[in-house]
Amino acid sequence: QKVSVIGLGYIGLPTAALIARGGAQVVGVDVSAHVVETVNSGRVHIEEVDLDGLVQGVVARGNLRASLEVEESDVFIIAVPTPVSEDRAPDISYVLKAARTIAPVLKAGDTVILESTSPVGTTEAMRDVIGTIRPDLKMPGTGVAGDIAIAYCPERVLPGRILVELIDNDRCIGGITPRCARKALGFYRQFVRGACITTTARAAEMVKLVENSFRDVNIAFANELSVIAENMDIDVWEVIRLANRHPRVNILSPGPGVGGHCIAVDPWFIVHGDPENARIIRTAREVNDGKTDYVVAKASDLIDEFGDQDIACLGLAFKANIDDFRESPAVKVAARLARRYGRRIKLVEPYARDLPMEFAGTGAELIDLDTALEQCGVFVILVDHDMFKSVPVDERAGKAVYDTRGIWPDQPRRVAQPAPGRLAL
Ligand code: SAJ
Repeated sequence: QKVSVIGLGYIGLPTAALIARGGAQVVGVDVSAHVVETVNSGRVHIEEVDLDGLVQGVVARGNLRASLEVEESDVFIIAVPTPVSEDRAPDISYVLKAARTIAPVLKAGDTVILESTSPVGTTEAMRDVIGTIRPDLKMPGTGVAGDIAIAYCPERVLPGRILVELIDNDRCIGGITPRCARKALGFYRQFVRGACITTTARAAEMVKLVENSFRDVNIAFANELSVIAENMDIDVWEVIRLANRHPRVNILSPGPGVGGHCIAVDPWFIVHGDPENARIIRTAREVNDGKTDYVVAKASDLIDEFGDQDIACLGLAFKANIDDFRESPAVKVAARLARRYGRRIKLVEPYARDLPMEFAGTGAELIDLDTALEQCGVFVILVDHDMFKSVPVDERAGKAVYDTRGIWPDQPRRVAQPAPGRLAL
């Protein structure tokens, strides 16, 4: 069996490597010469737990190679980006381009599977693109039995656990027709240990969008609550902890906003598909994005209250214990503070080797946690890395803290001293 994976990014490369480990001949196709060269030399261009060793092994054994060109295969997996444009519309141009690229090499009996997060209807659109280029092949779902199978099977893996979750997670496999679904099912069963459940392509497209929207809406609930509680001078973390003792309540954690490449993007695909009815989903997006602005304002108030002390921003990653800084609300908050307070801003991020480009020219610098605890009087906590949680209370006594993640619940509140000559009311 020969498998082509189109797009060697965060999903494509681990998927290609896993299938290759199972013994198939896998060709990874990418538009970037750098990516192709890197993979062919047995190395990786992305950070993911255990991926480097796996790629090195399968490339050395000859089961995986990368190429700029597509070639004949039995199965094609498309894992290319589907970003949102400025006006929040989904951009499926990379998917359609991939469909145009593989169309000339398709033959009867092949299976084409789309894995990219996509608005409902994309798999059918892909089929139509292929059908236009290859009128000699019968397309599935057009009233005749198709010569090829076309299916949608979303990835659901969590960054940092991709290789484990690719195997263990349940998969939802949507065929353009039931026959297409069965064909794709046979393929996934070879390397997935989780349950593989078949449905239609349109339902499977929606399932993926719904999963991430569900999480976004629930995080928005927690973020909204955190603002309301702060206004009422109540500890939101305590409220959530106590409310979650109810057997049917499970509130998620507030933070400085929602980051990553999926949860802050995918809900817009649903909103764009039905703007009139997707009201909670749109509002949740606005609440989560608004939380970032709110944190900048609140942190600025605290900084201004404490005069000219240095400020430590703890964490830049988009979530705890990972080294991914793209689409990170922590970077957004810290960069805005750095533009305002310049070299007084000190960034503490154990997972960063260099400062992200957002900080260029601001004067902000990276320092380690111990130096921050010695030098800085104000702390803005943006990421709940384990390393930050374990700072003992006596080492942070006397610091003014704005804690967006609730990791220092026992921090004594510090009240600013009135400036000389001014009366405290
Ligand atoms: N976050 C909070 N509070 C919480 C949970 C998360 O503020 O209680 C924030 C995080 O700090 C982060 C963002 O949300 O900024 C997203 O983090 P995440 O851990 O919820 O999700 P991702 O983006 O790493 O991965 C998600 C997962 N989707 C779901 O859990 C429904 C993953 O399974 C998907 O495969 C992935 O999106 C994707 O590729 O779509």
